[in-house]
Parts: sequence; C-alpha cells; structure tokens
Amino acid sequence: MSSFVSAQPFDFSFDLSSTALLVIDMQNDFCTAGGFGEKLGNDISPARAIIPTIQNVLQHCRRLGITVIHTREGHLPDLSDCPASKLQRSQRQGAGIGDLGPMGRILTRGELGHAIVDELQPISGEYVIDKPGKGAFYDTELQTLLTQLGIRSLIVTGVTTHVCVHTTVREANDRGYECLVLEDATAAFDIRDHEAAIRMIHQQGAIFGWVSTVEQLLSAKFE
Ligand code: TIU
Repeated sequence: MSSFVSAQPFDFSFDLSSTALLVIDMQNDFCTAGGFGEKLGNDISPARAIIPTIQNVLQHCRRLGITVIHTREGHLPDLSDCPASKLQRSQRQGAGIGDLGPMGRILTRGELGHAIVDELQPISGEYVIDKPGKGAFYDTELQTLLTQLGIRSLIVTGVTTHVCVHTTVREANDRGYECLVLEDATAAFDIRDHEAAIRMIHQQGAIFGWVSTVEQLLSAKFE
C-alpha cells in the first residue's frame, strides 16, 4: 500500500512493506545522566525529551506492521573495534570509552549505559544493530538486513540529529534508500545543531532526505 506524508521539501511517498523505522541510539549512554553524552559535556535533556515522542511513533509503526530497527553505538569490551583516534578524543573530553562510569563502562557493549532506555525496549520481531561508528552502515549487517527484507525507505528517529542520525541518513542516501527524518523525534544536545542538521537534510530539493513532523507521519494518506 502506498502512503504519502506531507514533508519538506515535498511529499514523501513510501510503501509500508518496503519501509523500516530506524530508532537510532536511544541508549542510556545518550539519554541518561552519567552516560557518554553527558560526560562529553552536554545537556542530555533534549535526548530524554523525545522518548515519549518516539514511543508514539513506535506504537504507530508497530500497528501498521512496519519493520522496526533499533541501533546502539558501542564497542566490544576489548575495544578492538574502537579506533585509537576516537578513544583518544573521548579521553581528552573526560568521557573515555571503556572507562568505568555510573552505568558501567562507557560506550561499551553489554553495559547498562549501552542498553536502550526502558521506555523504548525492542519487542519480539524487531531488530537491533550494534554499530561501532556514528553511521549505522559502517561495519554492521544493516545493509544485508535491509536487502533481505526488501526495504527501500527509512523513517528515521533518535539521537543525535547532527551526528549519528546525519551520518546514517547520508550513508543510506548514498546506498539508494529514501529517508524521512522526523524532526520532533530526533534531537541534538544543542538546538542550534539540531536545526542546522534538519535544514541540511531537505535543502536543495531533498539533497539527502525529507523532513516531517510526527503529526505529519500520523496523518499520512494511503492509496
Ligand atoms: N556526541 C554526539 O552528539 N553523538 C554521538 O556521539 N553519537 C550519536 O549521535 N549517537
């Protein structure tokens, strides 16, 4: 069934069966005090604020039967998948990857900080992609999964708009996927980064994606 969402810069059309909802990095490390995001020097409240909004989107997509894919940024316990450059900059910023924090080792797989927040826990039948980088395609099985599922369009939510959301949408666009970013279901720690990132996506005639609100998605027309 084809669907049309009113979006910037023009309507986004997609087919339910070939669309996936991406929920990017809604983990304690970015959304909870003491995690990687806060230790980097950020106010994490914008990330927490979108949790109920994403719950709403998840509920809607689950009802429609849309494929749901969650991602988590984090590294293997031995940090063998963490480039030295990333490790050094995290340490310099007081958020050393692998160091012990209030929720276990920072940005490390298996730790509480790495877990998706309680409110957005995946349910049976949903996918979780663990990624060592900012983009969800780099060094992950996401491309293979999307090919197997016949996915062509992505509805994108999560954090942070200018870092992991942007990198993932850019990677997806280059691979031929059409991406709709929900501006009120994504967040950056600083509103200026969020607003600039959102504008960059849809300018130049949807140069690498479309942007709509959750309300616009919920009002999508089906044909
Ligand atoms: N620091 C920051 O804005 N973001 C990240 O490090 N990762 C994600 O965006 N998930």
